[in-house]
Amino acid sequence: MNLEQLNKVAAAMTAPGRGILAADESTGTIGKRFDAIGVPSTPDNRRDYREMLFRSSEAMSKYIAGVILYDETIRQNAKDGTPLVKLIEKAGSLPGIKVDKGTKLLPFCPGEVITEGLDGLRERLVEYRGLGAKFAKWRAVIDIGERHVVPSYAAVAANAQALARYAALCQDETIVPIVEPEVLMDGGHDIDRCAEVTQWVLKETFHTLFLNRVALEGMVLKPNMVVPGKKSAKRASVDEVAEKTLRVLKASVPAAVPGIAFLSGGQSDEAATAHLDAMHRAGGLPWRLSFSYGRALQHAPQTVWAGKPENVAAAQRAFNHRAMMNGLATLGQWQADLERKAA
Ligand code: 5MM
Repeated sequence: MNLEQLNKVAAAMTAPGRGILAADESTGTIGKRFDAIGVPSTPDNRRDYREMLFRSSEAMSKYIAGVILYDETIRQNAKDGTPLVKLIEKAGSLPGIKVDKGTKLLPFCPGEVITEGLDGLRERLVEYRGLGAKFAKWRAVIDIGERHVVPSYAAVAANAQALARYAALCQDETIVPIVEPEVLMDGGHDIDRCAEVTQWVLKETFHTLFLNRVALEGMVLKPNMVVPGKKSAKRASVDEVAEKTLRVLKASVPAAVPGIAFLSGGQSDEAATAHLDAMHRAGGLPWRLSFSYGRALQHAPQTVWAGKPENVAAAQRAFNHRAMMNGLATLGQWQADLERKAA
């Protein structure tokens, strides 16, 4: 393991003012996103869409430190034949790759899932490194249901084990692992229940990373924020989300971790930005705190693009804007009226 190199890449991925674009939707997920805008999900349309994002020069050069790609995308060329990976590198950003193979139902744990993809992972990492990947991502999914039932210890422990084995393999191949234990926002639970489950999942994850000898200095954590479930009637203010998220992270994430990059998890674009900004305004953070958003960065440009070449410039402006808003949030310099001005 080359820890110095891993640490350098992890620090670059979460450099102040910048964050990560999660563009690693699997074919099924991008298909759903394209259905919503009435675009057929063909390899060429997926290429055109992602090429449009990677050629958004302001966003990519100023605010996007890294891009998480899907297996199809890391092998695709732009329309003019340039590998998409080269477009990302030319903009000064780092290419990364999703290496999990999605979730399967966990036996005897109704409704709970385990992320698969460890078999043959070392060989795939070697290939992806050859294709330009500097970091990888693995997402574990934890649901919140009835207390003492969901999540089960079996689901939390099995997913932590998979995350730790993935992270160790990545580091052994000098690829920075993004460790993503996502506690879902679905459901009617309140913010305190989200805090309780998120803390449990993070503690189990870091304990298992330790047992598997993963070097914390050479990884990036991608957690959910602590928010109420989507169906909860008890909403939380921006300050409450920031305060409870920071409390949970400080209690569970060692300061040796160089960077934390949140997922957006179904929050609105503006809420994902405002929450990150409020955490920076609170100050006293032991790690860099940034974003690794999928939906909260892509929803706006996707809607404007709608599959039409004549919309590319406007969609790129929408992407540049969201990237800038989140870049400002990593510095505690975002303001709501910047959103209104752009509208
Ligand atoms: C980009 O979305 C990824 C989805 O992958 P699947 O197709 O395998 O479900 C996802 O892992 C994403 O990276 C994170 O959930 C963050 O995205 P959001 O939209 O929550 O910010």
